[in-house]
Amino acid sequence: MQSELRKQLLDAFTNAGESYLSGQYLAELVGCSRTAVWKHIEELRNEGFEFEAVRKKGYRIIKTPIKLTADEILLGLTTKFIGRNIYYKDSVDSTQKLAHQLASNGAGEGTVVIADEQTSGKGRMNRNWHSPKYSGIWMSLILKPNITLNKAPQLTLLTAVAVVQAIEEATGLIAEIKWPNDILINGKKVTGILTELQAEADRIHSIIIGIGMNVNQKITDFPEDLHHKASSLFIEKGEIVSRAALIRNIFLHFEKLYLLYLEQGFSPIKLLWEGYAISIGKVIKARTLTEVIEGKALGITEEGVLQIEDETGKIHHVYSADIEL
Ligand code: BTX
Repeated sequence: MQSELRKQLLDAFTNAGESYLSGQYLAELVGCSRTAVWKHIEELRNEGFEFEAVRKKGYRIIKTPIKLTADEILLGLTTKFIGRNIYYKDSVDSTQKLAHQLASNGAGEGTVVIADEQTSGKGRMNRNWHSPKYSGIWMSLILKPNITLNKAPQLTLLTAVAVVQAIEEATGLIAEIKWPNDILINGKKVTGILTELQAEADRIHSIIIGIGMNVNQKITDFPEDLHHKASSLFIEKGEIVSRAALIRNIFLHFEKLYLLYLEQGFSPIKLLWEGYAISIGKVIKARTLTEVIEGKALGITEEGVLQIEDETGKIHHVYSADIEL
């Protein structure tokens, strides 16, 4: 309720742009007293928002916080359900872990867990994901689609498309997808995606999609072993990028693609994905848990499975692997 009211206030400030809004106007808009409006503005100030207050004119926002806050993300967010319910944490072991707990306790579709720092961020196969404070987007999205288990990997690919589109819109940078879950700029990893399931038999209860995006790190912020393979949007663009605006962009692109997917299936997503993929048509090496397959990447199937043709002409179906180009 309180956050819904603050969201209304923030929406009003967004729409007003440079104009001032009077306490009286805001009170009428959200249906509470001017004192209550003033109290909410004080709370937003405590979160790091800065307001200019001018007598007889009212208030306007002049600065948004460095720290991420749910309120800042909600500022101007136009999605219907993705990211409408945000659990923000200053620091957490892994947003995936918390999202699993929330999903088990009935959190609805579109709920997102976001942290400013992860102390033990997870990659695939129990690898670590470096998630330092204030510089990246570390978030997990809860979905409850009515699809069978074998279709879950499609959502990783859908997420990759949403991320590439959001990066491009927010920064103008061209990002590419390396199957299945790496987003690269100039050959370096800027985002990883981790899809996990809560399911029994063939029924999916929840899909938890983790997105780890390097946004404002400098190269020295990465551990040395990542220097040659990781990058951030700041390094590539040379400018600080607003994390809240990027998150809103991801939500918006994701929701559009997800609704399209629920209505028309994977085909339109597959087409988009192929347009951003770098590995297709090339000779690659795929390291799975049990073997290394070398050959030409033919494309992905309707399920999102990678097909590789080896030199004997045999076609391999790869469900999960690390790809070397
Ligand atoms: P992955 O297994 O494809 O990639 C993990 C590998 O990537 C690591 O072994 C390391 O070499 C490298 N790496 C680690 N940290 C970074 C980084 N910040 N940037 C670039 N490369 C790195 C990718 O797994 C899936 C990552 C998902 C992370 C999100 S963050 C929010 C959510 N919560 C959580 O615990 N995980 C997900």
